[in-house]
Amino acid sequence: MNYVDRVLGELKAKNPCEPEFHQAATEILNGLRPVVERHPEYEKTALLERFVEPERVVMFRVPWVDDAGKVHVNKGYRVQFNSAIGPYKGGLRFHPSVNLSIIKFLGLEQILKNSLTGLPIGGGKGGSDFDPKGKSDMEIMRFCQSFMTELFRHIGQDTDVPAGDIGVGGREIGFLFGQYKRLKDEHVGVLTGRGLSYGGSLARTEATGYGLVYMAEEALACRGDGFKGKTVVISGSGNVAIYACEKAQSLGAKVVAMYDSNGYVYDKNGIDLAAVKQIKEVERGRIKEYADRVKGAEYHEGCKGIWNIPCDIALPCATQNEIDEASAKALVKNGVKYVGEGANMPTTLEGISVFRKAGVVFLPAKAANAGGVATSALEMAQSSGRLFWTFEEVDKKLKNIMVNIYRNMDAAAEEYGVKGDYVAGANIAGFKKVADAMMAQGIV
Ligand code: NDP
Ligand code: 2IT
Repeated sequence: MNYVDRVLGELKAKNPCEPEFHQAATEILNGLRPVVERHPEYEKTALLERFVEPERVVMFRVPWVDDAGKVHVNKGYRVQFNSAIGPYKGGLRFHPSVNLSIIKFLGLEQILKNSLTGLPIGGGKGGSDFDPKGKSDMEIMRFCQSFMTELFRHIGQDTDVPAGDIGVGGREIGFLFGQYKRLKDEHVGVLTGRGLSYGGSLARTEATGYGLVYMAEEALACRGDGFKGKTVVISGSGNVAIYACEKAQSLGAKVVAMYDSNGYVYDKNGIDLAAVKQIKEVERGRIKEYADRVKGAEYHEGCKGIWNIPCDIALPCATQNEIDEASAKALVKNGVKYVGEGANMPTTLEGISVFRKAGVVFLPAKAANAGGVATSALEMAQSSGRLFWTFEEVDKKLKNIMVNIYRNMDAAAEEYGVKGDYVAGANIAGFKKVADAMMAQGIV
């Protein structure tokens, strides 16, 4: 049996009941086949076996008290996956679906994503099955304080630097940072996505969505095309979706639909982003309210229907496996030309295969959404230097990084005989640096 198949088989046997982890590993290792064939030393040093096994997994209890005095217990996780090229780096997700499989898939993806940024950051991910929806600010604060009361002993500015992800934004990072500082008596860059008044970076809030559109803009430009006049569908209405919409609109695209986990809005006139921001960022409400406020907009219960809306460009920006085979087929049938993944692993393996066969330009998550973590690394650099860059400086660096990632994955795909296959190209380009660093550091 060849090396990749053996490692995948062992991974599934050793980690049963972790379907998302299996899915991410399958996508990555399949993409790495041509690299592994050229490097027999990888098998001799069990490089892939080491690569798919986290360096450390921390799981802990998070007890907290709600406003009515009732005690709750949630699960807390931090997977410190790979530190070959830098301190562990990756977000924290608070969502009721969170389990070890989801955190491990996110952590594995993060290793290669972080490598692609070209900046010195390793891969990690964490979170909790806590559901922030409907909780008061004080409940969120008590939960974050309890979470950090365990996590603080495992992280540090040169060890592991968490940030946000689903359910963790500026408010949560503030509470987490406050508790870390109180426990360690250190005002350091141990978390990114911090507020601007206590060490955060300008443009971090916008970075993932803007970065996604910068990469798509480059992919379009390389084909003599642009965003102007294009119809775009964006799933989600959180941090990534909102800023992807903002940048796409600023380039002249018409964004016609967005969603949250209850349903989607279709606005044939183009989404009124100020209304979305008001509902989502200010009021923490539901996207349904958009249709009550904006004339001509329709609300539809359920999420799947969004992919039946004809568009030129689809930007899934909510969660894993939102585009399955049937949704991919519907998009292709309606003429989609570009898909850029703002979320992590939003397309199933079957969905990717539909896009590949149809010749859709497919920008995979670990490349397309790397702008967030790249700007987190820029925040770390500013913290270490005890200085701040302007919005324009950070934004310019972000754009450069996204264009470079696009070029590197494009070149890697071509070099390894899979031209235009950016799933393979991103995996290969990200893996090479991690593999070199792991080989240089011995069997660790
Ligand atoms: P937010 O919490 O700000 O927003 C998440 C959005 O996705 C909300 O609209 C939410 O709807 C929706 N959503 C979440 N879970 C589901 C679900 N199971 N079904 C349908 N809709 C769902 O998160 P972000 O915008 O930060 O993250 C979105 C995606 O982008 C995630 O995959 C994340 O891993 C990825 N990402 C985020 C980065 C960042 O910097 N924040 C960087 C790189 C990737 P509702 O409010 O109803 O839950
Ligand atoms: O998936 C991701 O890259 C993130 N949630 C951002 C991680 C970070 O450390 O900024």
